Amino acid sequence: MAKLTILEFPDPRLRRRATDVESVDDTLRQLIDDMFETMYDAPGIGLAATQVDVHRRLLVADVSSEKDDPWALINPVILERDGVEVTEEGCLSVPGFYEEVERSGHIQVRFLDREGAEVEAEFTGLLAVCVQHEIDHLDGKLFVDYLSEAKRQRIRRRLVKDQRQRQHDAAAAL
Ligand code: GNR
Ligand code: NI
Repeated sequence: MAKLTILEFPDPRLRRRATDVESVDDTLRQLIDDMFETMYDAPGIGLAATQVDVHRRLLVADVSSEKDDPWALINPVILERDGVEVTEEGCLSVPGFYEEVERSGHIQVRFLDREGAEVEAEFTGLLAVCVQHEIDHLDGKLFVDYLSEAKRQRIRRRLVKDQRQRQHDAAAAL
């Protein structure tokens, strides 16, 4: 098992559009396990491969409080959506910022599971919101894209400043 490094906004690699997973094999299952470890450790309720600089259509999620409801979705496609859910969202790639975002409250999704079997499932509430947030990552989209340019600019400046400070601290510690 290995904890992976999470890219942070405004890293341009978060803007890449992920391509389909071609084969569900042991290498992919190892990546899924590492993504779960990284997500639980963060802690977060979801993680897209894009966030760990792997540009393949793969996401993990677990919105349960007991951390006992892990979902791994490979090549997910939203077939149907319905209703509206407004959630205060955060993102491991946008640390420290939380803003309300409007998404669908119910989604029907087709994907491959970790054995490569085709699955159709209906997600509601926070899990539906989380899966939409993760699929956005696979398309190079972030929750800050739903905010005003002014808010996004403020978040970008703050994070760039924090990232420079960390770089500086790390160099000084050598
Ligand atoms: O941990 C996370 N919490 C969260 C809360 C509301 C809506 C979406 C999320 S996903 C986020 C983890 C993350 O950044 N996934 O990409
Ligand atoms: Ni995110």
